[in-house]
Amino acid sequence: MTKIYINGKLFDQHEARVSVYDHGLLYGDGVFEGMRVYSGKVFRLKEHIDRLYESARHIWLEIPLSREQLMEDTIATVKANHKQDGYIRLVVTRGSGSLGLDPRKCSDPQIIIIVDDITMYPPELYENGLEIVTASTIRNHHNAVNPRVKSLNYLNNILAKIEAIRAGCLEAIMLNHNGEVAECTGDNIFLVKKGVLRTPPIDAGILDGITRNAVIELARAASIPVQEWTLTRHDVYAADECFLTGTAAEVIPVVKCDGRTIGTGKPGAITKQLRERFFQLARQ
Ligand code: PXG
Repeated sequence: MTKIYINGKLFDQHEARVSVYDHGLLYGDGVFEGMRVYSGKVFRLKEHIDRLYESARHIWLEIPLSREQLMEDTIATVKANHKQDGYIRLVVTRGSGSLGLDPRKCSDPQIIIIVDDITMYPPELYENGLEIVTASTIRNHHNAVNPRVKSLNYLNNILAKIEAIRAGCLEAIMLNHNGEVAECTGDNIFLVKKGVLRTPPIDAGILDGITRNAVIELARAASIPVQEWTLTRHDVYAADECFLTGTAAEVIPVVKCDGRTIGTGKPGAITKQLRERFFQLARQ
């Protein structure tokens, strides 16, 4: 039975409850993190916790625990669930209040930790590569809900995900308000062109992905040049290789976009190398 952490206590999965008046449910008012456990260890826990507190700061949400305590509680919840490899969803809601947007009516933020499994894509796609499309739904403008905030309101991404599914794909590229490539609905995007690794900069309006940062570090350590560069759809179509990164997706090759074959139509050598190095890093 999965044990769910809520505000310092563990509950059986079927006993774990939040109020229907919680503004996390009513308005998507809250923040979250998705992390992975590899070989019993939480990958980049501190980075995830730091990003959670930054997201919370941005939305004026005070998390009633120190970062150190939340890290300890996260590790304890993984242990209570005897998970060696799995997925952690850490959610902080604004808490229950009255109807109406006013967050001052909410006094009990709910800190929830779920430790479970996640499978984003079927295993064969990691071998053969994914086909993606460009969504017509653009990424939120950075002066609306800034994409750097990992908020509980994911409708922007869900609308693009539905477009992908309706097009017979599992993932979609989201452009920013300038028509530049931003990211996918739940992953960051990388291209390889003439041996150079390119990914959109944070100011393209993207989530500052923790897997993205790990892959950039791994590439630099392997002497692969990396550029945070403005990318357009043309760059995707004309790339030698393409892959996506994310906590849930890990490193997954992309071989087709908007019906165009990318490179040879097979996962590329640099993609495969970085995927292997990523797992070495995660499991070390
Ligand atoms: N962009 C977006 C919009 C994301 O939501 C990433 C990039 C990758 O970031 P990280 O830090 O994970 O490398 C994400 C992360 C899920 C799920 O349940 C989604 C994410 C992470 C974990 C689970 O669909 N997205």
